[in-house]
Amino acid sequence: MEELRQKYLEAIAGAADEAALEAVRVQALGKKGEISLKMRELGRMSPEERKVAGPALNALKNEINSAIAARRAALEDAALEERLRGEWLDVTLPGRPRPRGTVHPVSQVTEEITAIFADLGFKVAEGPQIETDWYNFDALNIPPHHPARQEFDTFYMHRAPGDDRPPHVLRTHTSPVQIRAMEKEGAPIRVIAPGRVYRSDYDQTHTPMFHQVEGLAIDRDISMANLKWVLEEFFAAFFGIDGIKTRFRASHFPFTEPSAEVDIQCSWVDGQLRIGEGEGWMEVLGSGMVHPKVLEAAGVDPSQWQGFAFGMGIDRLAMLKYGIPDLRAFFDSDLRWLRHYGFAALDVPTLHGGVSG
Ligand code: 2NM
Repeated sequence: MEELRQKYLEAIAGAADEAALEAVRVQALGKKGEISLKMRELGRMSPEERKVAGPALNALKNEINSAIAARRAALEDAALEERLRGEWLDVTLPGRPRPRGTVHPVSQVTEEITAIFADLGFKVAEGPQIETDWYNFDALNIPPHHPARQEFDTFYMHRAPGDDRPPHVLRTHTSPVQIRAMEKEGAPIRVIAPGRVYRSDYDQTHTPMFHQVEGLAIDRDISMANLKWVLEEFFAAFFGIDGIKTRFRASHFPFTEPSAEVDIQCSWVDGQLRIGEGEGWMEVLGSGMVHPKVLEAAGVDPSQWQGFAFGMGIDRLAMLKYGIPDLRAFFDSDLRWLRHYGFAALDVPTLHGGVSG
């Protein structure tokens, strides 16, 4: 009995890991373990022998179980110590430097515009960039073969050979978004639709993809006077100039009647453009009262409702506000340009933030 005791206590003390310890346990106390077999022999002993051997074997079994439990706990402690030694972190170390992107001027200006119009009660609407020619043209009072269709330099999608339906187009303006918004929500409505638009045109001042924001306000009694106030309010907030003057010139668009092109006051001093002062004028947008046929196409009753719409180029507004000279560089993805003209991610446009740059 003492030999067994010595043998197993040594084996337990020498077990280097959980698996070795379990092997010792099975060898001693498993179904066919040495001590288990001895216990089975108790039945064949005389009562006197059993009286001595039984408690002794039981005590040995308990001692070995306790030794195994103690060794297991010691191994677990050692393993934990080992992990703590290997896995420590110095949380006071400075962070690893990571490349940081910037917010594109078009994104920045889109958010500035959105914040200003949100304050004036306009929601943002979005829609598909690939449009049916009905939404892009017909609904806007530009029927097939209308000469205005040529002026948009439209990109047409392919149709399968033999499919005679009119092809889809890359939207040439965000007006189809306004049509969809009126169809969905009806009148009264106040929305702006910022987004990408496409025209097949490329030179110093035109790129085949550019950005537009269009606005729409429909109610029972909306007039050109409301349009003028909204636009002056917008330009004052956008350029940070109180009392900026606008000039409305009669114009023509198929989707508005009457129509006006709008200029803002500006001057040139030493070859530098100054907005909001002087005797000069710069064209910045097109606008007008939404044509009754357009309201009708969008499911709004023109005998009950009327309102204004306008459209302007976001890219050009960004160039004017932040003094960026070349439109084409906007879409070159040149990291040097993006770092120079881009905005910090946390430079979030707000109405109280004022104008910088
Ligand atoms: C412009 C000029 C004038 C315009 C019209 C509409 C709609 F869908 F409501 F009829 N949205 N935007 C509009 C009017 C756009 O851009 C130069």
